[in-house]
Amino acid sequence: MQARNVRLSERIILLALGANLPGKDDAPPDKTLCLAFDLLGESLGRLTGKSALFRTPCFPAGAGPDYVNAAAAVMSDRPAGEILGILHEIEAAFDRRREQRWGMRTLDIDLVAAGSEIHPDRQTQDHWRMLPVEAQMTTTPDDLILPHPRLQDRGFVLVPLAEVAPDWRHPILGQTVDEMRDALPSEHLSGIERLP
Ligand code: PH2
Ligand code: MG
Ligand code: MG
Repeated sequence: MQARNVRLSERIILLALGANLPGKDDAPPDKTLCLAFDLLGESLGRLTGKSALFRTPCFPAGAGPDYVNAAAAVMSDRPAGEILGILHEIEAAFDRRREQRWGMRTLDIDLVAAGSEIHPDRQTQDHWRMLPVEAQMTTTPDDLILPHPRLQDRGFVLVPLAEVAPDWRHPILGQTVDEMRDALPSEHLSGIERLP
């Protein structure tokens, strides 16, 4: 018989954090991300990785102030949909309002991957991952798509993520985080600065 405390489906959960507006009580983005790290550990399970904070140019360029970005790794056996709900609760606690696509934000926590799970299925993930850039700007999926369909394109996600899960492998592309980061055109990495 299995011991009660064996966690059968525990796997690594990769999270990307970002902020570019003062948050609760006017806290600057770096302070908000530090508080969010603490809350993540309390509400999701074992926080096993926490990256440094990085200042990153806003994407798309000129759409708002620079961001502070970071990444976290958590070990959890919760279903991905449940984790997403908890992330939304944490965002709401930091006064996040969901208004504009790619708009400015007090705190954004994106679920980037849950182990090697593909959600909702391979074909749908392929569709969103290969969506032309014009369509990316105007359409948002209703379902949770994992791995995050833009993961492989974003320096502000891959650079912090390489500090917590350099060897995690994309279940469809077959590349590790380090390999995806190294494959980015240099302009996707320029201006990303590790904060002291
Ligand atoms: N998030 C966005 C849109 N643009 N740019 C940077 N540098 N960092 C982000 O986290 C980010 C962004 C939407 O979530
Ligand atoms: Mg988000
Ligand atoms: Mg985001």
